[in-house]
Amino acid sequence: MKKVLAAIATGALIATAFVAPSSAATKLKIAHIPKLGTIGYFQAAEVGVQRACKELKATCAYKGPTEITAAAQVKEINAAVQGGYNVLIIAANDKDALVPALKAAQKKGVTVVTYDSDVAQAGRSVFVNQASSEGIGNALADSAAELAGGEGDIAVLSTTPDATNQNVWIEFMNKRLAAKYPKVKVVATAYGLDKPEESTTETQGLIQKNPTIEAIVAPTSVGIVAAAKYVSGSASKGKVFVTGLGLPNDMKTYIKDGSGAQASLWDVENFGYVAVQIANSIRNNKQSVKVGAVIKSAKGDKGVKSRKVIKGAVGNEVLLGPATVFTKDNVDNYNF
Ligand code: RAM
Repeated sequence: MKKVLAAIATGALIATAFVAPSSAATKLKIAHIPKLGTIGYFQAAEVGVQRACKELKATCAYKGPTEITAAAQVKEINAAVQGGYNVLIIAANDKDALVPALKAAQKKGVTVVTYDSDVAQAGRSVFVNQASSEGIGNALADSAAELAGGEGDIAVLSTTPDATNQNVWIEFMNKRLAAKYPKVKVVATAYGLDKPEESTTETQGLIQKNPTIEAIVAPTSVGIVAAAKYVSGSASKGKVFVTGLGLPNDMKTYIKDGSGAQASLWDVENFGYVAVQIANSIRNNKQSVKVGAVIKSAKGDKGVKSRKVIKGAVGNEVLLGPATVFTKDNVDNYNF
């Protein structure tokens, strides 16, 4: 898993100089629309959004929907446009359902950048992907296969059935499992809606209904901690292993307590920062986002110095940078 994650994204990262802000910059009024307001992961991204906003002297607001649905996001999109926001930074709950509202926003001159979870290309300028989708899917497969001992039944605990990012990752994971671990079978998929209680109930259901499972793959920061916590406090500890994507602060207990949990993630704070800076480059520096273009990083970027626009699973995208695999030995070095 480590090797795969280390390889994620490196192909598209290039070292060049930092970009200088344009003098004729328009004042940015930025609405950050996450999948659901209460998710800690998006609140961590919001810290980076605010850091970029401060640098750019922009007005920024966190417009977190109270439901994890496309409809709730459409309401936020329309309200933001009405409220005079000229940039939307959005992590989508659905690939297609937001596109009409986003197209209408773009027609009115609003710059739309998706991050974390994409919409179809017509709805946005560019997608800032956390890491290569294929790399994430492969890493999930490798980790699950390792935890299952190379063969056996596993299950998936996802977010919502329509989440663009989870669906792309799961598709790549399944491809990798079929090609590399034909004896590892995904026997069930459940949806915890990125909510702690639902994710706990779904984990319990997965284990009860599928007593043969040896691993649960949770590519969700909320689902993974709910699953790991449930397993750690149940008779399944040491029999069912949890892996996926999670915040180090949430996961350190279960990585270290003998539950055998595995987790990885990217720098979420910098993710929010980069999404805003890219929106600013598009709006104020006439930055091209065509495949092949190179976007120079702003000076507060904690990752790479520039990013190349590549063709992703949905459309043109740039990669934030590599993910980190958290282990017993390194997890205490991270605080998010
Ligand atoms: C949850 C969200 C988000 C995903 C992370 C890993 O917070 O579903 O989209 O990227 O998990």
